[in-house]
Amino acid sequence: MAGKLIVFEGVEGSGKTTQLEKSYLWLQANGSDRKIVKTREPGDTELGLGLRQLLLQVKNTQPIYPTAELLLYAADRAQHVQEVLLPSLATDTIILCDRYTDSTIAYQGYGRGLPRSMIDGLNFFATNGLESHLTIWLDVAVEVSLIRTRLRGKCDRIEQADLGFHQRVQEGYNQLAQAFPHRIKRVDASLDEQAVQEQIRAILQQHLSQ
Ligand code: T5A
Repeated sequence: MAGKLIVFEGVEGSGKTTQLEKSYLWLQANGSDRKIVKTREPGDTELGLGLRQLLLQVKNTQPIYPTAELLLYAADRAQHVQEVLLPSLATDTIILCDRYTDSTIAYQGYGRGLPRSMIDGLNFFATNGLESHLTIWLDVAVEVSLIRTRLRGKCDRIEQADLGFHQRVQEGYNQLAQAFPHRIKRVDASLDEQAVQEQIRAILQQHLSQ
């Protein structure tokens, strides 16, 4: 497999989408002759878009149970891996992906309290064992990041969860970064957008030159 799977992770409003876009433009402008694609979970495939709407809409009259939520994210991922990630990796493409398997560990594992062994098994099943080559973790306190999302306006179903949930998710990322230091690189995402981007460029440069 010749391509690279580079994932952006972090709590709500940590700046993943903003930084992924800046990184995409920077890589395109800075001489990489490899194809670069942007993608996201959930919702980059036709099936995934429908699942994303079901997962994030606030108008559900009944709660979505944590196990059902976990399986819907896994279904999105299984489709995404087969339809988008594996074909792109086979053609030497650099993939910039907004969220991947660590989101499930952080949100459904630490956030919802589902067993880690079940999540790891499901992640493996959905991805056929495909791991990110590099994960950039945008680390910012949830008290700061949630203000950013609320300033933006309407909040989705998961953004509306209580502060304790988001703090457990943040702790999940913290634990993951400590457990997988070679794969997960932390950036200080409390700084302004340009300062965050500078840190990410340094990480990308080092990783892609290896
Ligand atoms: N989920 C996902 C699971 O529970 N399990 C899973 O397995 C997966 C894959 C996805 C939801 O699904 C959950 C997690 C999520 O809740 P989403 O809309 O994709 O939903 O949610 P997010 O990924 O959280 O997207 P957000 O847009 O909310 O956050 P981002 O992308 O981190 O932040 P961004 O870049 O959009 O920025 C948010 C705001 O902050 C400003 C931006 O201008 C914007 O207004 N901003 C900054 N402000 C100050 N300083 C900075 N450095 C800033 N950077 C950005």
